[in-house]
Amino acid sequence: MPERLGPVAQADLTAEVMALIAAAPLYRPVVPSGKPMSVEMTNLGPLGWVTDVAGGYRYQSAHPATGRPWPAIPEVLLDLWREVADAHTPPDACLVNLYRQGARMGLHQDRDETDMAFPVLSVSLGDTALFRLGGLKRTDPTSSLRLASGDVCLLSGSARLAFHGVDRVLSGSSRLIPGGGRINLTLRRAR
Ligand SMILES: O=C(O)CCC(=O)C(=O)O
Ligand SMILES: [Mn+2]
Repeated sequence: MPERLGPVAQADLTAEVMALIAAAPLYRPVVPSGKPMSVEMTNLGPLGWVTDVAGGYRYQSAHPATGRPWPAIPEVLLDLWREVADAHTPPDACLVNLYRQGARMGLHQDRDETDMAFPVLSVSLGDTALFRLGGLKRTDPTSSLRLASGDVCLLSGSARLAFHGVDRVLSGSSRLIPGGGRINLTLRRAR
Protein backbone atom coordinates (compact mmCIF):
# COMPACT_ATOMS: atom_id res chain seq x y z
CA MET A 1 0.00 0.00 0.00
CA PRO A 2 2.17 2.88 -1.28
CA GLU A 3 2.15 5.96 0.92
CA ARG A 4 -0.80 4.72 2.98
CA LEU A 5 0.35 7.34 5.51
CA GLY A 6 0.79 10.88 4.17
CA PRO A 7 3.63 13.23 5.15
CA VAL A 8 1.88 14.69 8.21
CA ALA A 9 0.86 11.27 9.54
CA GLN A 10 4.42 10.03 9.01
CA ALA A 11 5.89 12.97 10.94
CA ASP A 12 3.38 12.60 13.78
CA LEU A 13 3.97 8.86 14.06
CA THR A 14 7.74 9.31 13.97
CA ALA A 15 7.58 11.86 16.80
CA GLU A 16 5.36 9.53 18.84
CA VAL A 17 7.66 6.56 18.31
CA MET A 18 10.80 8.58 19.13
CA ALA A 19 9.18 9.60 22.44
CA LEU A 20 8.30 5.97 23.22
CA ILE A 21 11.88 4.89 22.41
CA ALA A 22 13.00 7.20 25.21
CA ALA A 23 10.98 5.03 27.63
CA ALA A 24 11.88 1.68 26.01
CA PRO A 25 15.42 2.19 24.69
CA LEU A 26 16.63 0.65 21.46
CA TYR A 27 19.14 -2.16 21.85
CA ARG A 28 21.00 -4.48 19.53
CA PRO A 29 19.53 -8.00 19.74
CA VAL A 30 21.70 -11.10 19.46
CA VAL A 31 20.53 -14.11 17.43
CA PRO A 32 20.71 -17.55 19.05
CA SER A 33 24.03 -18.30 17.30
CA GLY A 34 25.59 -15.35 19.16
CA LYS A 35 25.74 -12.86 16.31
CA PRO A 36 24.46 -9.32 17.03
CA MET A 37 21.87 -8.07 14.53
CA SER A 38 22.67 -4.93 12.53
CA VAL A 39 19.19 -3.58 13.25
CA GLU A 40 18.42 -1.89 16.58
CA MET A 41 15.13 -2.89 18.20
CA THR A 42 12.56 -2.20 20.83
CA ASN A 43 8.86 -3.07 21.15
CA LEU A 44 5.46 -1.58 21.95
CA GLY A 45 2.38 -3.36 23.26
CA PRO A 46 1.66 -6.23 25.65
CA LEU A 47 4.28 -8.47 24.04
CA GLY A 48 7.62 -7.80 22.41
CA TRP A 49 9.71 -9.94 20.08
CA VAL A 50 13.17 -10.54 21.53
CA THR A 51 16.14 -12.77 20.86
CA ASP A 52 19.27 -13.71 22.76
CA VAL A 53 21.58 -16.71 23.11
CA ALA A 54 20.01 -17.93 26.36
CA GLY A 55 16.36 -17.85 25.28
CA GLY A 56 16.27 -17.76 21.47
CA TYR A 57 13.47 -16.11 19.48
CA ARG A 58 10.39 -15.43 21.60
CA TYR A 59 7.78 -12.94 22.77
CA GLN A 60 7.94 -11.49 26.26
CA SER A 61 6.13 -8.77 28.20
CA ALA A 62 9.18 -6.90 29.55
CA HIS A 63 12.07 -4.98 28.01
CA PRO A 64 15.20 -7.15 28.37
CA ALA A 65 17.39 -4.26 29.58
CA THR A 66 15.01 -2.24 31.76
CA GLY A 67 12.71 -5.06 32.92
CA ARG A 68 9.77 -2.71 32.45
CA PRO A 69 6.61 -3.46 30.41
CA TRP A 70 6.72 -2.21 26.82
CA PRO A 71 4.89 1.11 26.18
CA ALA A 72 1.45 0.97 24.56
CA ILE A 73 0.99 0.70 20.80
CA PRO A 74 0.05 4.12 19.31
CA GLU A 75 -3.66 4.51 18.57
CA VAL A 76 -3.01 5.33 14.89
CA LEU A 77 -1.39 1.90 14.44
CA LEU A 78 -4.28 0.12 16.18
CA ASP A 79 -6.68 1.94 13.82
CA LEU A 80 -4.60 0.94 10.80
CA TRP A 81 -4.59 -2.72 11.91
CA ARG A 82 -8.37 -2.62 12.39
CA GLU A 83 -8.84 -1.23 8.89
CA VAL A 84 -6.47 -3.42 6.90
CA ALA A 85 -5.53 -6.48 8.98
CA ASP A 86 -8.28 -7.65 11.36
CA ALA A 87 -11.45 -5.79 12.34
CA HIS A 88 -12.04 -7.72 15.58
CA THR A 89 -8.77 -8.79 17.18
CA PRO A 90 -6.14 -6.15 17.94
CA PRO A 91 -2.41 -6.75 17.58
CA ASP A 92 -0.61 -7.60 20.83
CA ALA A 93 2.91 -6.83 19.61
CA CYS A 94 4.60 -4.02 17.71
CA LEU A 95 8.26 -4.50 16.88
CA VAL A 96 10.25 -1.31 16.29
CA ASN A 97 13.23 -1.81 13.98
CA LEU A 98 15.73 1.00 13.43
CA TYR A 99 18.02 0.67 10.42
CA ARG A 100 20.92 3.08 10.68
CA GLN A 101 23.50 3.21 7.89
CA GLY A 102 24.50 -0.28 6.71
CA ALA A 103 21.84 -2.19 8.67
CA ARG A 104 19.95 -4.97 6.90
CA MET A 105 17.88 -8.04 7.68
CA GLY A 106 18.51 -11.46 6.20
CA LEU A 107 15.87 -13.57 4.48
CA HIS A 108 13.54 -15.15 7.07
CA GLN A 109 9.97 -16.15 7.85
CA ASP A 110 7.91 -14.66 10.69
CA ARG A 111 6.94 -17.80 12.56
CA ASP A 112 7.16 -17.10 16.27
CA GLU A 113 3.44 -16.35 16.52
CA THR A 114 0.88 -18.84 17.84
CA ASP A 115 -1.82 -18.31 15.22
CA MET A 116 -0.53 -17.73 11.70
CA ALA A 117 -4.05 -16.88 10.51
CA PHE A 118 -3.48 -13.31 11.64
CA PRO A 119 -1.57 -11.22 9.10
CA VAL A 120 1.64 -9.28 9.68
CA LEU A 121 1.33 -5.57 9.01
CA SER A 122 4.30 -3.24 8.76
CA VAL A 123 4.75 0.50 8.33
CA SER A 124 7.91 2.03 6.86
CA LEU A 125 9.20 5.44 7.97
CA GLY A 126 12.24 7.34 6.74
CA ASP A 127 14.77 6.01 4.25
CA THR A 128 13.60 3.69 1.46
CA ALA A 129 14.31 -0.03 1.92
CA LEU A 130 15.08 -2.55 -0.78
CA PHE A 131 12.79 -5.30 0.44
CA ARG A 132 13.10 -8.87 -0.82
CA LEU A 133 10.04 -11.08 -1.00
CA GLY A 134 10.12 -14.77 -1.82
CA GLY A 135 7.90 -17.80 -1.42
CA LEU A 136 7.23 -20.40 1.24
CA LYS A 137 10.56 -22.15 0.70
CA ARG A 138 13.91 -20.41 1.23
CA THR A 139 14.97 -21.53 -2.24
CA ASP A 140 11.87 -20.15 -4.02
CA PRO A 141 12.47 -17.27 -6.47
CA THR A 142 12.40 -13.81 -4.91
CA SER A 143 11.62 -10.34 -6.13
CA SER A 144 12.88 -6.97 -4.94
CA LEU A 145 10.59 -4.10 -4.10
CA ARG A 146 11.05 -0.67 -2.59
CA LEU A 147 9.40 0.25 0.67
CA ALA A 148 9.37 4.03 1.02
CA SER A 149 8.27 6.22 3.91
CA GLY A 150 4.56 5.87 4.61
CA ASP A 151 4.26 2.58 2.75
CA VAL A 152 2.35 -0.21 4.47
CA CYS A 153 3.11 -3.86 3.79
CA LEU A 154 0.65 -6.65 4.66
CA LEU A 155 1.77 -10.27 4.71
CA SER A 156 -1.50 -12.20 4.72
CA GLY A 157 -3.07 -15.33 3.30
CA SER A 158 -0.62 -17.33 1.21
CA ALA A 159 2.06 -14.64 1.77
CA ARG A 160 1.84 -14.80 5.59
CA LEU A 161 4.76 -17.25 5.76
CA ALA A 162 6.65 -15.95 2.74
CA PHE A 163 10.39 -15.52 3.15
CA HIS A 164 11.38 -11.85 3.24
CA GLY A 165 14.20 -9.56 4.27
CA VAL A 166 15.78 -6.16 3.80
CA ASP A 167 18.76 -6.19 1.42
CA ARG A 168 19.69 -2.61 2.20
CA VAL A 169 18.40 0.82 3.02
CA LEU A 170 19.01 3.79 0.73
CA SER A 171 20.85 6.06 3.10
CA GLY A 172 19.83 9.72 2.87
CA SER A 173 16.69 9.08 0.78
CA SER A 174 14.54 10.70 3.50
CA ARG A 175 15.08 13.26 6.24
CA LEU A 176 12.25 12.03 8.47
CA ILE A 177 14.17 10.09 11.12
CA PRO A 178 16.33 12.15 13.51
CA GLY A 179 19.91 11.00 12.96
CA GLY A 180 18.93 9.38 9.64
CA GLY A 181 17.86 5.89 8.66
CA ARG A 182 14.67 3.88 8.53
CA ILE A 183 12.15 2.77 11.12
CA ASN A 184 9.93 -0.20 10.44
CA LEU A 185 6.98 -0.88 12.74
CA THR A 186 5.68 -4.44 12.56
CA LEU A 187 2.29 -5.24 14.08
CA ARG A 188 1.49 -8.84 14.90
CA ARG A 189 -0.88 -11.01 16.90
CA ALA A 190 1.68 -13.08 18.82
CA ARG A 191 -0.69 -15.12 21.05
O1 LIG B 1 12.04 -3.89 8.06
C1 LIG B 1 11.22 -4.54 7.40
O2 LIG B 1 10.61 -4.05 6.44
C2 LIG B 1 10.97 -5.98 7.72
C3 LIG B 1 11.20 -6.33 9.15
C4 LIG B 1 10.96 -7.79 9.43
O3 LIG B 1 10.81 -8.57 8.53
C5 LIG B 1 10.88 -8.27 10.80
O4 LIG B 1 11.17 -7.53 11.75
O5 LIG B 1 10.52 -9.45 10.98
MN1 LIG C 1 9.96 -10.47 9.22
